[in-house]
Amino acid sequence: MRILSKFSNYRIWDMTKTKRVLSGIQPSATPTLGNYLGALKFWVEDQDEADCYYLIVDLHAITVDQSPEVLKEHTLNLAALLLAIGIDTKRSTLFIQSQVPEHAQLGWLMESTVTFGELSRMTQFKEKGKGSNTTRASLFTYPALMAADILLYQTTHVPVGEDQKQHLELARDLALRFNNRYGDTFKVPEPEIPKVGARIMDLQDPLRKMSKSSKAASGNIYLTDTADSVSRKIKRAVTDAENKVYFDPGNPQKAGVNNLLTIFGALTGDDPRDIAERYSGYGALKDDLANALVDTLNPIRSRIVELRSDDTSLIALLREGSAKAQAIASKTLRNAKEAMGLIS
Ligand code: ATP
Ligand code: LTN
Repeated sequence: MRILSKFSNYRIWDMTKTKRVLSGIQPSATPTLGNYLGALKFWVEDQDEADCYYLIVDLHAITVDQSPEVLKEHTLNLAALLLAIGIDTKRSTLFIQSQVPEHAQLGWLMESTVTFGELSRMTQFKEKGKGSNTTRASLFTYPALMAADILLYQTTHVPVGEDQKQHLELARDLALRFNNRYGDTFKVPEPEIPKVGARIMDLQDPLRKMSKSSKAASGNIYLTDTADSVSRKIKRAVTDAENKVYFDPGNPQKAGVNNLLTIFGALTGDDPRDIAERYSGYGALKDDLANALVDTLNPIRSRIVELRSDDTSLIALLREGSAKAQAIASKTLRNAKEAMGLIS
């Protein structure tokens, strides 16, 4: 894993790269292993071959209640974490969504492109909103803002976990609809969803997605967990009484073991089936998996502490990223407004 030297400056975009990657993560809590294996690991890898835009989507986070102080803290911790896992601002643009007002502005144009029926079909809204009258309106229109995030940068590829597939399909539909109605304005983005690791499950309830804002911390591995905590959580991870290691995706009886094998496979690049063949019981599988996780996570924790020791530089780096992003976003927004007949 490539670790960034402290607070390097941004470099001008490499014009030879035709692949443009964009993705976002909410500063809603400390990121989990699910976030890493489903998306963040690919954010780092994509930097080798693409022009990358990575944003901390604070406007998306406030679609549910956030304490202002905690939100600030989570935003800075998340920025430090992204740098610590290897996001390199010499090769990528790392920024805060709310610092680039074009996101909210194109978000409104996207709300004027998407239909009520389309937003009503989004499964994440149905799960998170739970039909309550106190659900925020922005949670409903959330996918329109996500489409704006993507389309502002003429993105070609979006690395995300499986839970975002439906939102991404909607972003593609909106780009096509807008282009057909108002003339060619946006690139139509492709999803990049990993074959292994697209949906990491909760260690205590392996039928539920591991989620950073879940209250049940014992089912989550946070990227900042200590070695002891990682080992304890893996040891206590729910399995089954069979004590036979094999990979059987889709079988709810084996959901716990499938999840451990998936985590191991996504982490090492090995096929979960091949990993299963190396073990005759759950104990050794868990021990080796815990060691592999600790090796990956240990350097990240200490790097975050180092980066958070100088918030002034960290904030300056994010502002620099936001300015660079805005230079691109403002052009797309102007084109979209003009295409719609809004005088700019
Ligand atoms: P929250 O619990 O606050 O909704 P989250 O854990 O679902 O957060 P997001 O910030 O919504 O995380 O997502 C960041 C990225 O991580 C997205 O690309 C998402 O698809 C991916 N991701 C989230 N959870 C998982 C998971 N369990 N397995 C694989 N990928 C995941
Ligand atoms: N909706 C996503 C976060 C997100 C995103 C984006 C991902 C906001 N804007 C643009 C990819 C591209 C989520 O909840 N994980």
